[in-house]
Amino acid sequence: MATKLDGAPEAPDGTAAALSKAGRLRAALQAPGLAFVMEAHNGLSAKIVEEAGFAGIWASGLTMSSALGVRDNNEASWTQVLDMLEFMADATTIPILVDGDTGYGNFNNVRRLVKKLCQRGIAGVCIEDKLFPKTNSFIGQGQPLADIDEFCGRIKAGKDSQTDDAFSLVARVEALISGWGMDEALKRAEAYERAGADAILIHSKQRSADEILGFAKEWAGRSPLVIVPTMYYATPTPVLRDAGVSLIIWANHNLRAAITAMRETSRRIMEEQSLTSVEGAIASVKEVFNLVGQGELSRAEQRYLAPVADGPHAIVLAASRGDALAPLTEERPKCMLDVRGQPLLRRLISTMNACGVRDITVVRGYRKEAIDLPNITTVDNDAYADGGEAASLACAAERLRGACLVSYGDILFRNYILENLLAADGDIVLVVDVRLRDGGHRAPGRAVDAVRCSRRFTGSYLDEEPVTLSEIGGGLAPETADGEFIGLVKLSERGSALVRDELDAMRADGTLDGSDLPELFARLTTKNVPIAVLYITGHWLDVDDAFDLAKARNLI
Ligand code: SPV
Ligand code: MG
Repeated sequence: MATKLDGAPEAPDGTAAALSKAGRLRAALQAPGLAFVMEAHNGLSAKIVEEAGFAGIWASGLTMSSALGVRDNNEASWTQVLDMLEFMADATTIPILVDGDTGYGNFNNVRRLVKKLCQRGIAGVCIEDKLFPKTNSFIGQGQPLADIDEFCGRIKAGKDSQTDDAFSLVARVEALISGWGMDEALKRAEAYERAGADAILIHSKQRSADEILGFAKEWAGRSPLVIVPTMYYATPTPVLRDAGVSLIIWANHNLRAAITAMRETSRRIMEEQSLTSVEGAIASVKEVFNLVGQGELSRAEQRYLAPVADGPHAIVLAASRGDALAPLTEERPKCMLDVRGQPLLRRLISTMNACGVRDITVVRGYRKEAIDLPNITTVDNDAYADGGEAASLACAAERLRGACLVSYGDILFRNYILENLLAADGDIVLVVDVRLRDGGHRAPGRAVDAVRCSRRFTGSYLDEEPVTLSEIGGGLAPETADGEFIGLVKLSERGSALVRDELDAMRADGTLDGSDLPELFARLTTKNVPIAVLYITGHWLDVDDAFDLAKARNLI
């Protein structure tokens, strides 16, 4: 209906009042001049018809059946067609004229069909004067026609059942197709018009438009005339316009185009066992998303969905070689040493994944190419030999945003420790093992990140009094400490910002390269930034030397 329905819909009297879909189809049928409806057979093709600029859709019986893989012989039930129409109507804003075949039975079936079509927002239906079950008009040599009076009963029943006044019923005359001749065609058209049909569809399977033009001449505009020039496609459209045709149905060309395109694509992929030659020749996945309105859903999500807090992500510091483990670390950093069939780092990442932490950034340095694990982001600290953990963390400063875990790359711990940490309150929360206090789990003389806290572990996990960090590292004697920082810390959005600022300050005062994580937290403590402590009692290990590695291999 491009000519008559383009732009703002107009009422038949020419006013710019907005019309319903049914109103627009009716206006197109009744207005002088020629309009067009284009075939669609599902929601997607209906959208494509609207996108092309057509102001109306022909929901073709042939192509809807074919799209379902069945014949145009009423093999698809009328309710299956109705479901398809609902998708098409929901997907578009332009009127749909439905091919209602014979009306699926007698007057009673037409009544129910028309009611249901009105409920689904369909603008009009075309019913043909044949018998249920029908066969496509281009098959065979003329099919039995309905009795004229019986078909007029179907038309009247349909018109009496419409719940939308503007709904259109088009009566399709098959007399020419079935070889009954022009007089019979005109007799039927007159009877159908008197019975209340809003328009007459005169169908022909001739290669020339002669009989259609002959009919149009005799009909002389008694009511709107609709045609389907599938067979006489070579007739120039102006000829049909001049004949007084109101509506042309381009009846099946989207389905036929799709068949050609799908065959060619399947053939090529089958033959070439590759997608390279078809990509670029077919619609992109993005176009598919656009066609079905994915953007609208994203906007609706923003409006209606409660914002979901992003889960924490993690930064794993894995730049150091692990000198004490030479020569095992000749080829790879210690985080990639095998612990019972898997690199240490892979085990650490699995624990994080199991606790819902999936976005993991690993800071690499020594033998960085050996850190080739899947599903991680990497950041490189190429000056790893000159700096400590603070410098490595600073390399990942861009990732120090929002809720964030920071972990040494050479530790392993039970899942529950991370689960408890994720649930703990505080902008900066350090995990501290209290066993150091009782003699510790380490050989004497080994370096530990000793800490002193606001109070000691009471031995009860039911104790919910908060504990904060008072002192860390800096030569704190293990005997006087309350525990040992295990190398795992959680930061809130604010905590991340505080750490970022402190790293900047360390860079500015020249202490960044020489500092480890305890020094970073010691600086924050002296500035009275509260740092919370989560006490644990074992169930973790770190790998500093061959003794630790053997222990890890035994424990896993
Ligand atoms: C259809 O598109 O299903 C039609 C038109 O009814 S035709 O195939 O020409 O009969
Ligand atoms: Mg049909």
